[in-house]
Amino acid sequence: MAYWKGLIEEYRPYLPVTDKTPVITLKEGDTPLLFGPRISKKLGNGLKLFFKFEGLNPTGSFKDRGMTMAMSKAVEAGAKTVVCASTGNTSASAAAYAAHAGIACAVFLPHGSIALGKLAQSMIYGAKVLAVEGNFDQALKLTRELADKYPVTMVNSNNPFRIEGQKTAAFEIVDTIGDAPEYHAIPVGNAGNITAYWKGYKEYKEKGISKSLPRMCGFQAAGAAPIVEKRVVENPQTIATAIKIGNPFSWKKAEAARDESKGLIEAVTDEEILLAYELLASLEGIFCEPASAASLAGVIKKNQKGYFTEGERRVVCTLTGHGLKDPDTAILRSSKPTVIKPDMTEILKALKL
Ligand code: AN7
Repeated sequence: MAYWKGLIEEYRPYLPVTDKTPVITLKEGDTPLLFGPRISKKLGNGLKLFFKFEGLNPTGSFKDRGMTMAMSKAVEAGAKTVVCASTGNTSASAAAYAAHAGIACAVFLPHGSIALGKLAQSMIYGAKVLAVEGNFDQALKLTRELADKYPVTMVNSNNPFRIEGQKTAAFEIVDTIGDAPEYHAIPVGNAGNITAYWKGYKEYKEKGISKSLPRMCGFQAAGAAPIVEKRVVENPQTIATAIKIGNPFSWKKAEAARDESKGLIEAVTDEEILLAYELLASLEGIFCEPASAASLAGVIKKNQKGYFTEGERRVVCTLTGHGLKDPDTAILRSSKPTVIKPDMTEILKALKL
């Protein structure tokens, strides 16, 4: 039986690797593209919603796609230590792939702004975890200064190999549905992923594998929406901590993806994000982290305004990370368990049977 070899082997001709590149892989990629029948019906308007569930990657987020490339190229170049700043998922992925490669890893996290599961991951994979008393943007700046002056390799999305790995998610979508969808919705934080998807879609079209390109629809959290507001946000705020970023690294490239694809980048509120997050879990059985639900939140909002009008309307939403990353938010937004005595009458009463 053919089995998935990890995205570098599966998409080797499209990636900057050679026979000499040591492939560091945890068999990332090959994530499911799930049709959402109940949410599609709820939205009406003939929309067909698909969810690219990136939470099923080895460390539970899309970051593994970029990290297999960044780590393989770092090891090829002889790196002994990798570093990154992170809102939690990049650090979890870097720590895991560094462990798998047998090299050292240090991660810089905004103190107090990291979802519990992500913090646990960086710790158990054995990275040196530095909790910076500041926000992500400050941590990123420090990481860049460090990497400029000292012999460490930075694996944030300024590392071009990250984008190369992440573009394979667009390949998988086309390989699954036979062409690009009409629309692609995606959360935007540091803006690497929207950049990567757009690159992937364009490359497949240039090679003649797909016939069309999607409109790229990026969504930022309203309290952390620098691209929408066209200004650096000094003190970003949102419950979606993964995208709590005020000065995205790939700002210009995200704008280019938006403009070339005739798409949009807009903001969604925390309340809209949480509503979409709950709908995905309760209507489709898909548990993603809050930031991931920004894609669906944006689609719901734009649909209400009549945005999806032309021809067939397949919308792919990238769900960037797994819900278990952030158990605190899930518990906060759910009704509490009903505590009962070990007694059948209490069970019947609780279930109204
Ligand atoms: C779940 O881990 O920036 O626009 O340091 O974890 O490519 O930054 C995470 C970003 C969306 C935004 N969804 O992607 C980090 C980090 C989840 C994320 C994004 C992130 P980009």
